[in-house]
Parts: sequence; structure tokens; C-alpha cells
Amino acid sequence: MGRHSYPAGAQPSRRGSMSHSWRVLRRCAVGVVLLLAILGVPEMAWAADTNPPSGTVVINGGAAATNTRTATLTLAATDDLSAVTQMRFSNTGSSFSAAEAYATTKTWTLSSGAGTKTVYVQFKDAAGNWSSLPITDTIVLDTTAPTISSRGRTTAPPATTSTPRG
Ligand SMILES: [Ca+2]
Repeated sequence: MGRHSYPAGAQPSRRGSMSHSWRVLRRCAVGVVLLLAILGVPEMAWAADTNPPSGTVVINGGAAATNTRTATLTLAATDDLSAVTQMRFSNTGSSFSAAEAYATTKTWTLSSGAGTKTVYVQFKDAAGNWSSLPITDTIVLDTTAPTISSRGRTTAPPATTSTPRG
């Protein structure tokens, strides 16, 4: 009579083994993700990353003008899911330099000829998405010294180079 309780007692035991296998599965999934992270496998390997990075470029620290074609670009880019891995540059917006590893500074040569210069930058994430609309900044390339009038101190030494006006 008392043995009637035996099948009922087996019920919780069966449920217990089911939840145990779920625990094992869950532990396996956590283990795989941890393993991928430890091995440095990019996040793209298990998460679909379809958005390109966003970022900024600043020419010569934001100066309005320059008198040399050699410019220093300051770059900052972030990505929603994976890492920013590469970058490339252009003076035209259509023909880009070879992709190179992402860095926060870059020495770049502006196109020749005086005038307003635009530098176009694209960033790529670990999933291979290039920023579709190039990120830009502009600077005025002015290689002509200003005309010096007779105004001012006559004792000042003659200037040999012009300094860009901020
Ligand atoms: Ca992305």
C-alpha cells in the first residue's frame, strides 16, 4: 500500500534528469562562447554584424588652413558590435588608398594646388562592413605668402616663411 507512492516519487526524479540535461546544454553553450572569447575569435563569428563603423576625421587638429600638403589626420571610430579593424583614405571620395590597420593618427598627403581640400575616410569593422558614406574633413591649402604692406614696425626682422592664421 505504501509502495503506491513509488511511481509518484519517480516523477520528480525524471523531471530532475531533464533539467539536468538542460543545465549541461546551457553549460556547453556558455563554454563555447567563453572559448571563442578566450581564443580571440571576433564577435562576428557568432553575432550577425551588418552595420558599418561610425567615426570622425580631423585634419591638423582642426586648423582652418595649412601651408604644406603633408597633413596629420586624427581618427576616431567605433562599431556597434565588433571592432574597427581597417581604414582607407581618399582625396577624391572615389579612389581610396589601400586598406590599412585602424589607427588613431595618420600622415596623409593632400592633393596638389591651392584651395579647399577634402579628405575622405572609410572605416571597416571585423565583419567586413565598410562605412558607406565617407567621413570627411576639409582644410584650406594656402602656399602663397600674404602680401606684406608697409604697416607695422620697421625694426622687425623680415619674415622668411608665412605662418597660417588660426
Ligand atoms: Ca558593425
